[in-house]
Amino acid sequence: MPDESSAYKAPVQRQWVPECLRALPDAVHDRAATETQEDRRTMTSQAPMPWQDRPAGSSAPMWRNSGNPIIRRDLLPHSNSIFNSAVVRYEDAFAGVFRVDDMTRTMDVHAGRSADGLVWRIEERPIDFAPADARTAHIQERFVHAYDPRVTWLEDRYWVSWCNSYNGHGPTIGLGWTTDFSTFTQVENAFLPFNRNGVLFPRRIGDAYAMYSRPSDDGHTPFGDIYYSESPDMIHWGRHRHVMAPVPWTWQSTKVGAGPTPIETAEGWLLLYHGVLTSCNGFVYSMGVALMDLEEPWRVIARSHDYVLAPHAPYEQVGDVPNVFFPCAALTDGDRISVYYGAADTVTGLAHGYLNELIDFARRR
Ligand code: BMA
Repeated sequence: MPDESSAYKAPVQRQWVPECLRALPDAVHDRAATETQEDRRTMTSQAPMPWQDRPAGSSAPMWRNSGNPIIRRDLLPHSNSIFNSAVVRYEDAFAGVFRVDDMTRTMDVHAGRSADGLVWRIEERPIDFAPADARTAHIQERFVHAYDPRVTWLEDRYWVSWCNSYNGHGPTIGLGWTTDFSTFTQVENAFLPFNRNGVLFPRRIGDAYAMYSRPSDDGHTPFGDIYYSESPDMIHWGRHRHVMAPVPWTWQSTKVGAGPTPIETAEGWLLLYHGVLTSCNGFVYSMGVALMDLEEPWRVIARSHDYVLAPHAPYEQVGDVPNVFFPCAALTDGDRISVYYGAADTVTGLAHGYLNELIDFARRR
């Protein structure tokens, strides 16, 4: 009889789950395990999306909400400005992560709730991210500044990506998640400094999580292309691919950066993005639209020749940074789309349109 206790035993093969995903509370884990993604989607908000019809006589590809700016700069007692913010459906209503610059001009991200997507209750205190593991806390400490958040429902939770001034080493892509917009967990930064505009895809591409980002510099960055990266676990990012560059002598000649979470359509991912022109009075930020290949989203199928919306309204032209139209989030309802954008680095606006018209607009010459 062989002595079984001394015989080699192959290690039990377990499916490897990264620390950041394992940290999901048991209740949420159980729910995620028994519900399909579609169940979760249909369980989420049935609240009507904020919407206004196209104004009579307009043929523009998108139009502004007549209540703009929907979030004013001084909504909070200590806020200097509230802009470049992310909104999603949550339960029977809406929730979001908001960029709030306070009166010391510290940039930070705050959670907020709304019944209708128009009137917002934003927390006075910034989000206090709990580190996913002790190493994250030790290595990263709390960021110095956080700004320009995006929020993406991905599999079983809402992921937040933001521009994270990592311990003073310069901007890069911060990542964290929440299931309830009350408690938030931070995982390690996705990339090295300097990088901005990290925007996650709402599903895996092949078997990998995917993100657009825009490598930058430590300042106001007079250049910038969009890149695509993949990760097996939301921690390790690679397979970096170039996506799109600025177009000389146009509204998007200086730099481009992804805006809201890409929207899946039958014809491809619809990507709203910002494009920047350098005028004799500084940068001008406008919004464009592109259609990206569904399975290889680094491939551009079509890209708008003209801007979709540019800073033409007074609250987009006048503010702490003039002439900025900076989209960070979109809600959809069938073919309708409502886009949340930062205006003049000061207030938050809302614009409306139709997906099929935006796809046509991306293809139009
Ligand atoms: C970018 C970012 C944005 C800002 C824009 C215009 O570099 O910092 O937050 O809206 O500049 O100032």
